Amino acid sequence: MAAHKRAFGSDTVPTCYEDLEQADLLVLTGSNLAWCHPVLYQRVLAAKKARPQMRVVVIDPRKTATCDAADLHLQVQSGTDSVLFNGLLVWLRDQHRMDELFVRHQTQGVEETLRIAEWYSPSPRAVAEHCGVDEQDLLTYFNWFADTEQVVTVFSQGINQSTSGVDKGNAIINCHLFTGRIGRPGMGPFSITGQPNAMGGREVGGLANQLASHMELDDPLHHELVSRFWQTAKLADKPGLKAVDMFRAVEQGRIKALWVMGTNPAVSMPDANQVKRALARCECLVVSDCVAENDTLRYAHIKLPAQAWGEKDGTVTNSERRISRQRCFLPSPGMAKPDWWILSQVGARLGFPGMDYDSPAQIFDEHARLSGFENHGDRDFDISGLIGLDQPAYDGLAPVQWPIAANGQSKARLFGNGRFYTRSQRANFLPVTPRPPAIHTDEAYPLVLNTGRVRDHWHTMTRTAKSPRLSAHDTEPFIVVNPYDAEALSLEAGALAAVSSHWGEAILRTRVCDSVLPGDVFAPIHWSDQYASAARVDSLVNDKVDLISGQPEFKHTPVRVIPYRAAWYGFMLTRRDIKPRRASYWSKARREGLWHYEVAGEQRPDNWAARARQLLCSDEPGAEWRELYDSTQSNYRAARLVNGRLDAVIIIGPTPELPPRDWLVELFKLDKVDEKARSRLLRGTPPKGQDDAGRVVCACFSVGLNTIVKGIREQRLGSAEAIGQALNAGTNCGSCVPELKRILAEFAAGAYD
Ligand SMILES: Nc1nc2c(c(=O)[nH]1)N[C@H]1C(S)=C(S)[C@@H](COP(=O)(O)OP(=O)(O)OC[C@H]3O[C@@H](n4cnc5c(=O)[nH]c(N)nc54)[C@H](O)[C@@H]3O)O[C@H]1N2
Ligand SMILES: Nc1nc2c(c(=O)[nH]1)N[C@H]1C(S)=C(S)[C@@H](COP(=O)(O)OP(=O)(O)OC[C@H]3O[C@@H](n4cnc5c(=O)[nH]c(N)nc54)[C@H](O)[C@@H]3O)O[C@H]1N2
Ligand SMILES: [Mo]
Repeated sequence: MAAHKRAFGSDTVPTCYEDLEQADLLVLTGSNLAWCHPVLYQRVLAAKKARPQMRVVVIDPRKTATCDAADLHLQVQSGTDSVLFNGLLVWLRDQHRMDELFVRHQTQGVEETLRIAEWYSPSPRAVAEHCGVDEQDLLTYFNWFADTEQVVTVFSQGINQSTSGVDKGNAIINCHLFTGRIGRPGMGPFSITGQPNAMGGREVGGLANQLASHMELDDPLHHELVSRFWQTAKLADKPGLKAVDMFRAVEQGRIKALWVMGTNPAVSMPDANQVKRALARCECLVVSDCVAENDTLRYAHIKLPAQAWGEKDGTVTNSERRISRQRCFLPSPGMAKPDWWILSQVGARLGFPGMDYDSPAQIFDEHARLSGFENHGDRDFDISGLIGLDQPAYDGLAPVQWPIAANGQSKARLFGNGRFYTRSQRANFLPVTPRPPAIHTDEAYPLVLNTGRVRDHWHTMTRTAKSPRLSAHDTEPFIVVNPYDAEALSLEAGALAAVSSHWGEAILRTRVCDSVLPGDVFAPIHWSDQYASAARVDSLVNDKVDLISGQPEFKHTPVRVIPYRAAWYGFMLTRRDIKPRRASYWSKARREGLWHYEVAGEQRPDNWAARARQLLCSDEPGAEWRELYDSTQSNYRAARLVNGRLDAVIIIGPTPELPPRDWLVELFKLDKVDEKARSRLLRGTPPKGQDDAGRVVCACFSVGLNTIVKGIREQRLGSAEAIGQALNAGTNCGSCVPELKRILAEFAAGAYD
């Protein structure tokens, strides 16, 4: 114990090498770092400022907020990355950039890999054509890569979520092996994980084909070793089903009982309607979650309340293999229990010995012992230096990077000695035969649907949708369409669009923007049936997967997009959580003190005034209505006030062009709406002399678009920094800085004249 304390006391945390900051060339491919890893992105920006020689290249079919930091953006055609990286490999060979010594002594398979790569990517011109990028831009990237020793290539879901995701990862790694740029400061291929504890999940064997401690189920040595450690003859000897296959088996009745824990597959799995069918058919569905309702819990026979982050205790591992203690700082609500406790209780009652753990520290100790069990340096995951921590030592554990050998020595960098965790200890070049995405566009489904994340929501929104601040940036599910396609398909900005694929349908608000290429559309993944009538984007997504990883092709599904024409459109702001059942389209967002609904319907009610009262009203003394309507029932506007305080606003019109919402949302904060404001209520715009802050841009300080534009105009704020100084916007998390710069550019181009 004393030895451990010496090595890891908080003042002697091992040096962190910070490769991302030390890189002279940072390549971000299939990663929207600015929005998905904002803390890291801010570190990159700071490094770039401190070291102007540092270059950033973004490879993405979309122009994202991350491109704001890019010296070069390669806006590739969706799914072409293997051709691109094969092309880089061939070009590096042609420019004699191979690290001879490293490749000869520390790797194997280079000849075959080059041969295949050359077949598909013979020249920069052929690659540029295939990927749809300018040849000069491509050569710029190739030259920078060749001439820069310290290169980190970061890849994320734009690479992985593909039927050839494993190939794409290998194509990237091949380029780093070829130049020997791995295992040294400021360089390496880097698959950045998404979930805060994605690495930890792997360490404990959380995949269908893994054993704990990074051991392989189909490796007889590993199987024997884990069996012996756990003293069992019953260790599974076949991999389980991966997620997509598993839900197929559930639908077919081959799996009858399912336990879903900490995931919301009715929203997040591809072909999500199939997943719903499976959940509905499942004979015994157990769901452990920390919220009372989500789309998956709807089907549960047994609900187990789980403690959430902040309520429980344990460890998590981040992308740089750093294990950190996660400490409980909130009381446990209701009957909620930690997931580990629920699991161990069920395990013990099923009669498995050794599962009746008392504490996370006890589980961690077993985890550490397995990692060190007969590990003579041949298995990468080794935390035997953390065996035997007593409760105080576990509680006081400072963040530490694995591996941590028995002598307490931690290793911040792997592969520095040129040895790899393969039988030969050499790194394998793997030949990559590029394959296009599984499903091609055709006449019926001519556009490619790309999906991903927005800045302020997390996955299926079970937690972020509760926050008015986080809900203010994107208040509605949407689809981004290139201006060229919008014109050809009569899709108007701000109108609704019906999106369909071979798998399902959705109705989404149209945004017209050249951030996507012609032929591509983009929709965020977050909205569930809890927050919109038809915006589960995964109901559209195809069910094809990578044969090795099982990863779905989330970023490429052929779709059709047509205008969705309703008889009426509207929005409602109300303090009550209501069910707009008669609307054929609705979405809802939490705002401060109210719910914000966007609605549209195919059938016009006979009497809007009566309908509004049904929806928004409970009989209350002191309630007062202000209304405006026409006899055709095409236009209806009403505000309900209770004792002078705004209670609800409903605005209905025959087209999607409706008054702004933001000033009205602000009025809900007032205890009394004065007569001046009242007279403007039904217009949605403030009386003269008062400001409408506009759509929220900076969520941290709630700074609206109109406030920013006014600042630019009147205070002559000429840069994102100046806006920050004057209005605070962008000075906390920094995630809105790319948007501030865009607003500045739009202002300069006369967009706000
Ligand atoms: N705000 C927020 N942050 C998050 C999350 C969240 O829900 N919200 N989730 C977390 C999780 S679990 C994850 S996994 C990460 C994901 O983080 P990222 O992978 O960075 O995010 P995505 O938006 O899924 O996709 C990344 C980019 O891949 C691009 N892309 C699509 N197709 C291709 C292609 O063929 N080639 C290339 N080169 N690029 C392509 C998309 O246009 C997109 O901009 O984010 C984490 N961070
Ligand atoms: N089209 C498309 N689909 C995608 C993606 C994409 O890019 N495009 N990305 C994919 C990726 S990378 C990811 S990671 C997934 C994410 O998909 P999911 O994992 O399904 O999404 P979450 O909303 O994070 O679901 C987590 C659930 O666990 C609950 N929860 C939170 N904390 C706890 C806890 O401590 N214990 C328990 N028991 N429950 C808890 C939450 O309330 C929520 O219901 O989506 C995938 N789906
Ligand atoms: Mo993820």
